[in-house]
Amino acid sequence: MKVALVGATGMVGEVMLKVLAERNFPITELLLVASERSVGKKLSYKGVEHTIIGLADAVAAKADIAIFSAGGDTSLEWAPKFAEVGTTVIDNSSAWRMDPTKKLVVPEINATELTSEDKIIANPNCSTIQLVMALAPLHKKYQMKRVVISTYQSVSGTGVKAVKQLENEIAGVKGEMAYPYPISRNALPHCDVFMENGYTKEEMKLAREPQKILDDRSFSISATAVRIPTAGGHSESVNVEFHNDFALNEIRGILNDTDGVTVQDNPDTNTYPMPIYAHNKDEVFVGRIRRDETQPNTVNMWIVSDNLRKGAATNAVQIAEYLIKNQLV
Ligand code: A2P
Ligand code: 11C
Repeated sequence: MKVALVGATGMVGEVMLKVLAERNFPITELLLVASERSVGKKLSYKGVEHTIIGLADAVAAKADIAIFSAGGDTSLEWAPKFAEVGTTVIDNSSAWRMDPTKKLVVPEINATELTSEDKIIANPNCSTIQLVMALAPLHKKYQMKRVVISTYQSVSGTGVKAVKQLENEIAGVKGEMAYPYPISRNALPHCDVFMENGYTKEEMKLAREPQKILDDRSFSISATAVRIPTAGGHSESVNVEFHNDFALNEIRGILNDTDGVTVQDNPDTNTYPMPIYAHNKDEVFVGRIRRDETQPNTVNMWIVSDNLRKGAATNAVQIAEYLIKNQLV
């Protein structure tokens, strides 16, 4: 496969390169693409140096697959140009996710919807991916009615500038601010921009993307997204009301049997998911599974995953692997 990685110099781009190499992705030619600022610089993949090229040259190279992680504006402008020359784009930005003509894919859940006609495929938001990975098998069995979620999101979700802000604050050094307030020793109920309805864009992604991925609008999701001073890994407190009753052990069993999900749940040994243990892993970890004693058919859970891996790079690479395996590119 001739593969273009757009946004290769970014935070997700760096993890993308790691994931492609680890999974021994079948690459015959790799095009590393970034903004004009980076053209000519070098990055190495599997020990071989590659020179960064610009977007126009990458379109002209007619890659089989282009994985984009260069922000929504770049995707909106350039993904159609790649698609026009026959390249299949897997886009990690929010640009195409809610476009009814584009598929929004978590491979374990809905990759079977993909066809060779899909030239721009959207990768969901990181906090959505880990949420639906745990919810999908439970929804299938018990039918969700309503989900209430609060997130605890790491600064790596915002990007390099935010990681630097946290590092500077810990070191006591003055520097550029990614957030309107200090993030060290703080919690900001503010991820992405505010919308007219008073919710943030991140909260609305959490409310809408799962319905599209599960192809079901019969349940509702209410979200509060909070940025906390962790370096990597997003955590989520999730309350799910089902139409049908469940046994807690059955829920644990279903989650344990789900590909890509690992249950870490034993209060006797202080076993529960945490961002430091999810770091660099591809699984979604679920713990603190307990009945909500205030209303019927309702469970509480704690879900943690590495937002740059399953939340971004790994999911995108899994989509590409599915396309190849099923001869859709
Ligand atoms: P560059 O490093 O040249 O700015 P992050 O989200 O970590 O900030 O990374 C964003 C990625 O998207 C980087 O690789 C960045 O390249 C790339 N990028 C940003 N704007 C553009 C653009 N207009 N055209 C191509 N790549 C872009
Ligand atoms: C965050 N979820 O942690 C965001 C990062 O829509 O792809 C990814 C933004 C997106 O702030």
